[in-house]
Amino acid sequence: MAARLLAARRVTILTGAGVSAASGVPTFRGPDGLWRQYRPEDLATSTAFARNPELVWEWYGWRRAKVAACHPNAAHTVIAAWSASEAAEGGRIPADVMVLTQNVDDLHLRAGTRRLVRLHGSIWEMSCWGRCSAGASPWRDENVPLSPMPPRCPHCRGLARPAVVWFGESLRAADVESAIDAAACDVFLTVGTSAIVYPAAGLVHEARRHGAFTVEINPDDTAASTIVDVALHGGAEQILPELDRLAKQDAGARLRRPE
Ligand code: BV8
Repeated sequence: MAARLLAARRVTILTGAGVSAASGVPTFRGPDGLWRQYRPEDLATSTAFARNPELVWEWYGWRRAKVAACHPNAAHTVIAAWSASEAAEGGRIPADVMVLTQNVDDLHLRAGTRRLVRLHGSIWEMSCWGRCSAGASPWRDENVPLSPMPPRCPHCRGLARPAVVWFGESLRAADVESAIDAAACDVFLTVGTSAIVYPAAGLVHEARRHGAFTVEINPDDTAASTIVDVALHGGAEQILPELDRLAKQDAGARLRRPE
């Protein structure tokens, strides 16, 4: 596995809520996941927001406070190092690493990840619910707690909405394009996702179509487990640092071996 990472020219990493689990961010479908306490259709759809914006903002305010107390874990740190060009200078991991995340917690951003596509947006960004011309582009607001509640658009003073992609909403076309392009890779890692939510869950199939070597990192089996080449069972915060160590060891050995 580590040798494959070293030999690859392009590595793409798709992450889901499991990569932030070790940081204390609740997942969605796990035993204590968010969807155990709440119904996604009541909170993560534009219909739910239209029906009760205060309730939906209360839920996002609670999630923002929770995430604000969390920090990137070892999985985020390894992924950030791999995505930065300095990783290639050490001969550890190829220069071209693309990170596609479904997570809205921005922990990959806080870990310094480059070449990052946030497929489902960010819990720290907002846009104008009424889609006024200036407010259609998201702005960042990291205030915890939120004030005023619910937040207003700074341009038209209308209602603001979380700049996340809700169920039934299309992902940004540019993000979908980048993700499909990134699926044309040598190694595709799907890390910490139940592989249920589309179109993100379709990317591992796209990668296989391009002949990528596909690897899943997850303590449990998922909808993708039977189609990947290798399913590594365990936590991302353990497996990724171990893979990084092996890749460094392997790269070091190659550097020492006289040609
Ligand atoms: C769309 C943002 C077009 C909000 C989220 C086929 C094609 C296209 C669409 C669909 C389709 N079939 C169905 C659909 C509709 C829908 C969908 O996929 N529904 C599912 C439920 C069947 N898709 C959409 O609506 C998408 N839009 O396609 O537009 C369109 C337009 C109109 C009508 C139809 C189509 C939009 C999807 C985005 C929704 N927004 N979030 C917010 O977060 O508030 S989705 C939400 O789920 C999160 O973003 C999350 O990232 C995502 C996926 O969940 P996971 O990340 O996988 O998290 P989960 O808890 O499920 O799993 C965690 C995993 O981690 C587990 O496996 C666990 O074992 C593992 N784990 C735990 N600890 C660790 C670990 N792994 C590693 N290490 C650990 N330590």
